Amino acid sequence: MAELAALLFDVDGTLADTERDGHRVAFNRAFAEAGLAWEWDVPLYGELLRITGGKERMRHYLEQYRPAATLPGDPSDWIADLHRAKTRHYEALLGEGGIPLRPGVERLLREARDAGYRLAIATTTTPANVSALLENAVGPEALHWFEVIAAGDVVPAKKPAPDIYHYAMEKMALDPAWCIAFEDSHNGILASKGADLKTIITVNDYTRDHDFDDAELVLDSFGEPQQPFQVLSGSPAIVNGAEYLDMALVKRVHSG
Ligand code: XBP
Ligand code: MG
Repeated sequence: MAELAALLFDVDGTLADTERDGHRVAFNRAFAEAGLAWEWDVPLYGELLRITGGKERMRHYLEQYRPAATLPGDPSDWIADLHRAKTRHYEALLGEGGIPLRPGVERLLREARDAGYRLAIATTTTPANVSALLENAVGPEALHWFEVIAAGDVVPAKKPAPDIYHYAMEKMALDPAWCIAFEDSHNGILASKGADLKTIITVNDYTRDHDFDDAELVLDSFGEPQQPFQVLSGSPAIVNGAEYLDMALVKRVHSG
C-alpha cells in the first residue's frame, strides 16, 4: 500500500456550509437584480443541488421549472451573465464574514501542512468562490496552503464525473493510491470513487440522507478536541476511540 502523500478537499459542504446561506442567497440576489420573480427556498435548493455547478443548476431550473420563460438572446450567454452576477453576490456575501469553515477544518489543514502533506482542492465551484471563502474565513495566506486549486470549468464534466480529481492528481503527478479525498455529498463521492480515491465524508443538513455506502468513514463533522464528531459509519478498529479527525486517523483510514 502506497504511503499517504496528499489530501484532496471538496469545498462546498465540506470545508464550509456554503450552500444554504451562501450560494442559495447569491442566486436569489442575482435573480432579483435581473428582475426575475424566482426564489429558491431552502427545500427547493436541496432538490436543485442534485445538479452540480451553478450554471448547470440554473439551466436545469429553467428547463424543468420555467419551461415557458422567454429569454433575451442565447440561453447559454444569458445563463453565463446571470451566473457572473451570482458570483459577484456570493463574493460580497462572504466578504460580510458570515460563513466560517466547518469545525475542525482549519485545525486539520494546519496539522497536515505542518506534517508535510500536500494539499489540493477539487471542486465544481467557480475559482473566485474558493478564494473568497479562504480569504474571508482564514486569511489570504490560506490560498497558498493548496498546491493545486482545481475548480469550476477547468474540466468540461463536473462532479459526479471524476474529472476534477483526475485533473488535480495529474497536476500533482500523483496516483490515487497516494491520496485521500474529503467530500460531503453523493455526487462528491461518485466523483472521488470514480477516481479510485479513498474517501472520508462529513455530512451536512442537505446531505445527511445521501448514499455513502462506498465511503471509508462517514462523520457528522471533523470534530474538535472539545467538540467530538459522531461516527455515522466506519470501522471501529480504524476509528480506535478517536473523537476528532486528526492526521493519525486520516492515515489509518488511508491504510485501512
Ligand atoms: C458544489 C456545487 C456548486 C455550488 C455553486 O458541488 O455544486 O455548484 O453550488 O458554485 P461540490 P458555482 O461541493 O460537489 O463541488 O455557482 O460557482 O458553480
Ligand atoms: Mg460538496
